Amino acid sequence: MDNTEQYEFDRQGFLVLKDFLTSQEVDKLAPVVNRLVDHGEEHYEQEPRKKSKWGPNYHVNAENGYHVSGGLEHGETIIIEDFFNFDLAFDFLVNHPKTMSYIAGIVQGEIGINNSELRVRYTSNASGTHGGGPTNPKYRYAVNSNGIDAMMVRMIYFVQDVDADQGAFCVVPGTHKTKLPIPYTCSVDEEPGMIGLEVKAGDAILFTENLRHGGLTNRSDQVRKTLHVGYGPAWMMSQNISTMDEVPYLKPETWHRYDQGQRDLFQPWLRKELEYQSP
Ligand SMILES: O=C(O)CCC(=O)C(=O)O
Repeated sequence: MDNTEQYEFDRQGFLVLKDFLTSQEVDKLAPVVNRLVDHGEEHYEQEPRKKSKWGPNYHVNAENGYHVSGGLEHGETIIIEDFFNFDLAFDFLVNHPKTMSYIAGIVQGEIGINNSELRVRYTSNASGTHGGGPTNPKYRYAVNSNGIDAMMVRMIYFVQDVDADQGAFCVVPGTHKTKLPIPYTCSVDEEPGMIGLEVKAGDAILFTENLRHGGLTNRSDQVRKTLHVGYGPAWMMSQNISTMDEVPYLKPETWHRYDQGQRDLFQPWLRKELEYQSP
């Protein structure tokens, strides 16, 4: 992350990173994303289930190591959390050098992965607006004498083009800095200052969770599929909705196939637990 990117991230609260993934990386991710979507669509209503402390009810797919909730109808979405466990094709996203060079520029101290989700957004679905202004201290954004000190940031990876009508991820630039409560209660598409970020396959978007953001209504026939990975200080517990503030969910077999650099990105309690479990 260079000085200009750091300045722009601080000024706006996000960066659109063009051609962030190589075409080989996109080609590796796209089929496994589709396979996981198919699997999640087949299983999302099944037992066993877990109710998140934030409300939604998830199917726990222990065999493939993911949680899924939502619906497949017009206007709905399914969110598949803990996708790292599903297939080793996702392994290269853990301790991905290019990603880590950006995260190290905005999160101070030891870094951890606290969130991983595949979002699947069907026609007419919108992601409600959240963030901006005074926020949960867990998601605060600050700058100190060492530079940017963000508590929770996310990288979104795109394996398909997404234009404004295809459910673009959207932001109100600069709102991570406001000290005032957000006065708007309108839909994400109508909120003053909201802009849709159009991207191509291989692009990525990095943002602070303190920024006001959401997803514009998907007015197309394309199902929007995006991979989201959350980072923060290593001590932070899971920020996946299914396992909110619990030890993150990583299967022993996933852990055991990682190298040391990858293992070091997971919560210290989880690391201790998994060291003693056989794959
Ligand atoms: O991509 C979207 O539609 C919304 C994503 C979002 O809210 C998030 O990643 O925090």
